[in-house]
Amino acid sequence: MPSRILQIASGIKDLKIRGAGRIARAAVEALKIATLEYSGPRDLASFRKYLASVAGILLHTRPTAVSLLNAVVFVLKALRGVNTLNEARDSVLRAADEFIANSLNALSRISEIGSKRIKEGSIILTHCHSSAAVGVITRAFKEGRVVKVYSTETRPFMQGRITVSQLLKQGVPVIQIPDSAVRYIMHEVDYVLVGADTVASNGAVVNKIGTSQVALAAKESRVRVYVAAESYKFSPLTLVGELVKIEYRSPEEVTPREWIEKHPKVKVLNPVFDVTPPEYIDVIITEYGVIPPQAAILILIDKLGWTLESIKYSEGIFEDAEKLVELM
Ligand code: RUB
Repeated sequence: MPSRILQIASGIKDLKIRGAGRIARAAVEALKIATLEYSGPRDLASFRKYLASVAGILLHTRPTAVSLLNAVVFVLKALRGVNTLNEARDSVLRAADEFIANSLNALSRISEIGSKRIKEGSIILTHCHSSAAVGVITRAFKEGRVVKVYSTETRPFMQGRITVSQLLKQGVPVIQIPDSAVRYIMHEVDYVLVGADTVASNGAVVNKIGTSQVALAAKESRVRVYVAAESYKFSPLTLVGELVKIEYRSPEEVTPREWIEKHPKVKVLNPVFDVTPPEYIDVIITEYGVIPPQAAILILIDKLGWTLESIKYSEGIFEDAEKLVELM
């Protein structure tokens, strides 16, 4: 297997490549490399098997962001109806390029659409680092609508620092706050704006741990909560009632190893995502327009074309990418 593929997979695992959108595009890039550099037997069945093994490695990197699964499925669907190895390679490469182009277009549409939803003179609070949210904020700032941004640190991994540096580069006045200061500062805020790793069919949003607390504080202060999410963040699996798996990472990201070793009886937990129920979200900004969270199911059915029948691959998908390829 080309080392670039393994590098991408470990980059996703170690958070060098992070954020649901980037993860999806990186996975697609890895499938593209696998296709371009395929040097196995010259028959279609062997190529499919090889691509399935690469998909398997990618799907096992991080469990929560459905963007990863949706991206891999989008590319693997290109194997449907092909008869030769050459046809398969061309088709996979076309699908990979299409996914990446669609994803970047979606981000730019979301910033355009989302910016219009921010009124002049606004103060925005954001959590973690989301390219989709940063895109909306930057555009709204350039259109003269944003006067200040509060960005949480986002413990333990401090993704908020990425948000701060990206916004500062664009000239946006941004103030970093500890996550625990969110409720204290909320009375100043006009909008909470965050990204999403997964949007469930009932409109619940899975995003960086702490998002649900931020939304709770916003609701208490009657501050609007906006979520910026490309359509490939919507999970078809939730249409058949599957729960979104929450990733737990190493306790050492939260507490230094020496401290943990000195206190062997203490258990340290590091859940890295949480679920914000639809009642705490005002709108989701997608490339198709602004929707109430309750309309998430329409994105899955009307825009992405999922039906209950077509979600036949859902069972055991993360365990068995080969099965996924077979179904394509
Ligand atoms: C990142 C995170 C982001 C979403 C959306 O978590 O929760 O808010 O992925 O990001 P992590 P984007 O750092 O653990 O990957 O809008 O860039 O897709």
